[in-house]
Amino acid sequence: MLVLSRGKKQMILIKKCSCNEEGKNMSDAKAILNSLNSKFKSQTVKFEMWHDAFPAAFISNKFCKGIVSPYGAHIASFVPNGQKDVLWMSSKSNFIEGKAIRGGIPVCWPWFGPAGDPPHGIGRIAYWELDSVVSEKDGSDTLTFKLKKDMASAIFKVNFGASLDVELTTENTSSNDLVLSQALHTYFAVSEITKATVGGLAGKEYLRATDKTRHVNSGDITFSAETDMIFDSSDAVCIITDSGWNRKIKVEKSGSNTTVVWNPWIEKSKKMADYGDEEYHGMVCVEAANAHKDARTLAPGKTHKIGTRVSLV
Ligand code: TA6
Repeated sequence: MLVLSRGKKQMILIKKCSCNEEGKNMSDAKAILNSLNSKFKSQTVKFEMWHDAFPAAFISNKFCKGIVSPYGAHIASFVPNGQKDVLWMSSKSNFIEGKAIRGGIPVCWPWFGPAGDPPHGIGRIAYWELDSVVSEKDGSDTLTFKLKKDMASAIFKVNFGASLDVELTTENTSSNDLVLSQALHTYFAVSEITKATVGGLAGKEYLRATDKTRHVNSGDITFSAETDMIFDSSDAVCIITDSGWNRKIKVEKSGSNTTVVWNPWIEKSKKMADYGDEEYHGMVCVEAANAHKDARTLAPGKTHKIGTRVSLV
């Protein structure tokens, strides 16, 4: 169910866009796009179908191009002018309602990993309400999405500018404590994983998820096998150094004491239907999270904000 609104008076409930069927559903899709464009289109933001499955905002401004869909509040692309896409997307990803999208920035909410069912929560497979599109004075564009579930409500805000700024604020709307775990599960594109390193986590303790053992990281992270590291780190500013494309991606975060670094390598890649067997060569995840012992307990009415900022340096 896709909900559009600009303020409370213009709530429009529109059937979900199951555009993989013929005829009527495509006309539904066109109706959705017409509504989105009539309410939110600007010089730099327009709405089109994405992979013939979901409506999405296509941003093109003086800083970058980008894509974000109300489905999952899913950021799919961030291309600073003159650069390759900073975000990675699997060529095998599903684009089907109810399934996660393999790439971009999945919103793992309101739980991380196996802390609930489905794994990594419902945020990434739900339609979020598009609340506003703002063309900022500096020429960047900010889109805000909202999601309300029985125990919590979430506001997801993304700014497409010189950097990609993402904020996810959760409010406990229930009358009981809410245990919140989450991640902005960012997939970064690299030239070749063996030519990429992740710096900024030296001396930090981490859980190695592959065997549940704890270690202290000595220096820059390099990749030669399945890597699934859950760091206890509140202040990490990570730098992904890619010698193949001669670029550095800076990953900042806020409201998070967990940083996750993940590459599935070959055997796990083969087990994922929505991930090409050899695609592990071209990506690495560096995620701002509240996971495991960093899960947050929110009393009724309380909020927590997590954020990540991605930029090329
Ligand atoms: O964030 C790393 C991780 O938790 C890995 O353990 C792996 O499961 C990855 O997320 C992908 O999870 P997904 O549910 O998207 O296949």
